[in-house]
Amino acid sequence: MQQHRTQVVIVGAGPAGMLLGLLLEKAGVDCIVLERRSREHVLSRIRAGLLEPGAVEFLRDSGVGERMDQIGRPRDGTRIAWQGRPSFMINVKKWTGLEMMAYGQTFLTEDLYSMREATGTPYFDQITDLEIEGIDGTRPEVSFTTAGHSVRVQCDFVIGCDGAQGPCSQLIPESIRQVYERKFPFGWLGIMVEAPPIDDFTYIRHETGFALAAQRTPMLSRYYVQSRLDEGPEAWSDDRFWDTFLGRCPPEIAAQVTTGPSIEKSLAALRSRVVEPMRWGRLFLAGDAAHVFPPTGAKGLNMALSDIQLLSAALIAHFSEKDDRLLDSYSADALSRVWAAQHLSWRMTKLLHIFPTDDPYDRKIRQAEYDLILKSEEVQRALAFEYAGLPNLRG
Ligand code: RFL
Ligand code: PHB
Repeated sequence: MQQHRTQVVIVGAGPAGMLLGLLLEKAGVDCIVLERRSREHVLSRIRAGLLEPGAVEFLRDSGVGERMDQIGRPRDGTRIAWQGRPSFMINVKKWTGLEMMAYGQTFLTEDLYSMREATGTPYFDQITDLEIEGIDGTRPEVSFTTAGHSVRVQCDFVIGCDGAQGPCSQLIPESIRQVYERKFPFGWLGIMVEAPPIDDFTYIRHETGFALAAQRTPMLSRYYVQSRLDEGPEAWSDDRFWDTFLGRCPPEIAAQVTTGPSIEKSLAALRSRVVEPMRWGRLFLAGDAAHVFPPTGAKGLNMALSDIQLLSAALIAHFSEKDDRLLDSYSADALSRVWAAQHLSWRMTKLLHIFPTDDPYDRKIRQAEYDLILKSEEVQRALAFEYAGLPNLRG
């Protein structure tokens, strides 16, 4: 059995865990990152694509913005195309003066992995038999198996960046832990296509369901359609996907779309979930480990980065200045941002999708909500601020 001593053990090497590891190393805080899957698996996951202005600035300040600024695509905002109504732009640029950025999570994860190789943050992948003890005391211990041998690490803090399926949130005793959850009765079937995308990220509302035109690079497009949860990607031939997608687009959008064979296809169930508190003893949760958003507001990755912004500052203040004020307020500070983002994601999901239980009244109410957005500059401005996740909403 190998024995180690470090200051922070980070469980999970997705964007949240990798970025935290990098920032702590830079500040001279010792840490170890643990990942259950292989590097190849983590780097092959296709997920988010749209970063908020605050996330873009934080990545630049963290020294991770170089490739994002080269190949990312600054965007004014995101369009909504509504069957039978004029389309509308959630115009972040106009109302806030700031831009969103189209930059795939896959690229960001690659950037973080290559920076880890450069800085040498200790990292173990394909770990098994993870056990975490003593988070309610002063010296937590984390043990695991890697490449056939057992390792035991003593540390000051354990950070759960282990995503929506990870074990860390369950270390909070049941009597303390509150889980708030909403499952939506549909998913998004997504495809990646090597073809030029349409100009704007566009959310599409049609009587047969939601669709989204997204983008990664000038030659890589991502498209989604609202789909049933009981049909996996194998039930979706490319022809069926394109018939469904184009059938939901207004003609002027359909005319812009370059179709092509998919190079990836996956189904994501839509749900909302928040675990409270985000700190228990010497355990802190960040990213999807603490909260999941339906993707309609593009909040998941952005909120994971927002947690890391708070938590990295709090841990650095603890180790370098012996100041625990930010650690003590971390859970409350992060949760106030999280619930604001949950509210936006829940509203956008309800506005733009067709629910199996919808009746004509529901449809009229949704149309009234969209008409209010079209008519009122006050509502447009508020929506742009919420979509951009600006600090004034994150008190
Ligand atoms: P991740 O990326 O899930 O990483 C968690 C890592 O922890 C590992 N792990 C363990 N490691 C060690 N031991 C264990 N026992 C472990 N258990 C788990 C896992 O293998 C994994 O590597 O969480 P993180 O870092 O918090 O990052 C969160 C984001 O990945 C997520 O919020 C976004 O992808 C959500 N999301 C979007 N977010 C946005 O901000 N903008 C978007 O446009 C956007 N689009 C999306 C999305 C998510 C989607 N899916 C697939 C649900 C679109 C989709 C379709
Ligand atoms: C994406 O680019 O995959 C994407 C963009 C916006 C969303 C969700 C996903 O709301």
